[in-house]
Amino acid sequence: MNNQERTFIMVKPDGVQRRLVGKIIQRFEDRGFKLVALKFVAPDQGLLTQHYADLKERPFFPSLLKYVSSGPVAAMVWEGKDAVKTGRVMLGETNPLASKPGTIRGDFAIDVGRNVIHGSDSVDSANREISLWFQPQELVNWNTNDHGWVYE
Ligand code: IDP
Ligand code: MG
Repeated sequence: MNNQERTFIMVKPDGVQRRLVGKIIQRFEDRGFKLVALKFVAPDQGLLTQHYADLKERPFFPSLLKYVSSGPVAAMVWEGKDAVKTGRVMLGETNPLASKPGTIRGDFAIDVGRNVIHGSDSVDSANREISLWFQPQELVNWNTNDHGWVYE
């Protein structure tokens, strides 16, 4: 298993507006994942069209783009063992009503069109999404010894 697997996680505009960013970061930190990138972005239609390219033909695509471009999002990269699959388990199901309590969508959402958070669904899509949203120099390398951090 890859201890340095990375996944792209994004708190969508409804999650930002509802002040859920801190709680969501806390869940990933508590679980043991490392935050390697974090930024606030107001995504435009072009970026979102690339991000959701596989959903372009779906009937809800226009409303999805309108929803996710309706305000700032918190874009993050989390690293750790099985980060992609475990991240998806922590999110819950796409439809919040099908999500178990204890998951992010199961605890904070009821509407598929306002489901608070995105998480990569495979290692390949994680790599694609990370390079779409972040420059390489925006990703921290936790594994070098030259940070000069006081607490190792
Ligand atoms: P995921 O976010 O759980 O990976 P996807 O199937 O990749 O789910 O869909 C991306 C996003 O599109 C969902 O998170 C949700 O916001 C939205 N979406 C998916 N299915 C529907 C639908 O049937 N109606 C409205 N929005 C949907
Ligand atoms: Mg998806």
